[in-house]
Formats: sequence, C-alpha cells, structure tokens
Amino acid sequence: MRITVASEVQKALAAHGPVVALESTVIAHGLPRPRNLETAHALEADIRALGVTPATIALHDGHAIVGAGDVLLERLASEDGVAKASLRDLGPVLAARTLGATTVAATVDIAARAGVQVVATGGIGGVHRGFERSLDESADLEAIAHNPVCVVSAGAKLVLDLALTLERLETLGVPVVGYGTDEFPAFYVRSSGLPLAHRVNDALGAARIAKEQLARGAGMLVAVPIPAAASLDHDEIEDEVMRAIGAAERAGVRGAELTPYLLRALGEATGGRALEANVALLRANARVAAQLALALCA
Ligand code: PSU
Ligand code: MN
Repeated sequence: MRITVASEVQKALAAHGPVVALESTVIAHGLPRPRNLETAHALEADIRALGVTPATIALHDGHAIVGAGDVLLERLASEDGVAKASLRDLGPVLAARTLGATTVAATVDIAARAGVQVVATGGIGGVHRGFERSLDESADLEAIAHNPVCVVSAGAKLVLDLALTLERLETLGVPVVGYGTDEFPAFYVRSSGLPLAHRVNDALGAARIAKEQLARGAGMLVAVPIPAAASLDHDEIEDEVMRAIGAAERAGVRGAELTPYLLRALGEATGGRALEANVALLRANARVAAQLALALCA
C-alpha cells in the first residue's frame, strides 16, 4: 500500500509528538452537507487547540492519505459517488485510483501502518440488530482487534445491537474502557444499561492501558458518553431507531448502505436533533482522543 503522510503529520510522528487520526466516512456518508465539512474542520480545530496534530485519513489517486488537506476534505464532503471504503474495499479502491472515504476499519488499518496510535470517531460499527438473519457485523470490530490502535468513540451506534457488539468485542479480545463511566455508552444516549469490565477517569488512565494493549499488537476502545447537554431522550430515539430499521427493511437497504441510511433517517425524524447530537459527540471524542495522544507521549 502506498501511504502518503502529510508533511505536518510526518514531522509530528518523527518527533514522537501527539497525532490523532480521523476517519472520513463520517464526512462523506455519515453527515449531511454542509454540516459534514464544517464538522470535519471543527474536529481538526478541536484537536489542534490542544497542541495535537490531526490526520484525517482517506484514499486518493491510488494512495492512502494520512492527513487530508483542505482541498481533499472539501472533495470528500461535496462530491457524489465517493466510495465508502471498509477493509474489503481498500485494494479495489486503491487500484481504481478513485476517491474513497475510509470507515473506522480502514482508518485503523492505515493508521497502524503509518504509526498513528489514536483514532477518533463518532460511534464504531458493530453487530447489527437482526444479525441472525443478515450476518451483518462491521469490519470495525476485527480491525480494532488486530491493529495496535486506540479508538475513541461514544460506544457503538445506537442502531446496532449493543449487547451483541460487546460480546463480539470480548471474544475478539478488545478491551472496552469506559471513560468516566461503568456502562457502555449508547451513542446519542449516555448509558445503555450494559456494564463494562473496565473504567478509567482520565486520559492518563486510558494511556496506561493503551501502552500495554498496543504493545501486544492489538487495539482497544475508549468509550466516551455523549456530553449530557447534547444527549437525546432514550425512549424517544429508540422508537425512531426501530422505525428507521423497519423502513430500511421495507426499502431493501442492506450492506454498506445501511448505516448511512439509518443515520440520515434519524436526522430527518428528529428534526436535526440526532444530527446535532452526532456532531457534539464527535467533537467530545476528538478532544478526549487528543488528550489521550498527549498522555501517550508524556
Ligand atoms: N460514526 C458516526 N457516523 C458514521 C460512522 C461512524 O458517527 O458515519 C461510520 C464509520 O466510518 C464506521 C461506519 O466505521 O460508519 C460503519 O459502517 P458499517 O456498519 O457499514 O461497517
Ligand atoms: Mn455491514
């Protein structure tokens, strides 16, 4: 794989300075325009404000890009037909030299190769509800298990089966560390009722675990609850999730299109409140990721 690392990111890595990688599927497929580009810039600004170098990852012209510049970010946010590149798509999209947005799975794979230890996202993919019929489990889980990268997220997306997602992470040997919480966060909602085996209260605690885990050549998940002021009402959003899943089934939406479809449906059904919550948790996670990157360098 040809990896092009932006000079700013190269410098930070060479100096063993703090770097946070960001995925780009959330920009191209997870958020509507123009909020997607604004959010991409806001996440990078939040990370920079803490003295950390952001590195948005994407695929362009046959290269994996670590540190997309403004022109590439703008293209990812505004062009139609940007590929959603998960692990299985990396080879094909690189060979076709087309523009690709990387999922958490592909981002983690590329970050590990480039030597970036921390990745921030909104919510990881996981085991979908109705898995027994669809066998739909995101490649995110295996990718985190097999790469020495610490992913910071608000748990897994609420549209998933969170209990099954936690079970799979346990089987795969991925520690899920609650950040100031004993429960697995539920993306738009602070708690899922699902207890976590491990908890830390600050970035230093997360960094101590990450050092051990990454040295094993394996990844981990730091699970950060959405800020209380931005969280949604559990029962209300759960109703909308059920409605969105029903609509997706009737429309025959599955595979890679399912997650973007559900996120869009929830944004529309809540009059944009799900979107605002998504942006708020993305920004909170970027900040925790930056603090973790700093603690890993200290
Ligand atoms: N989190 C968000 N919005 C998103 C995603 C995560 O807040 O759009 C994306 C991530 O890129 C994640 C992907 O890797 O959804 C999971 O897709 P799938 O379930 O098809 O693997
Ligand atoms: Mn899937």
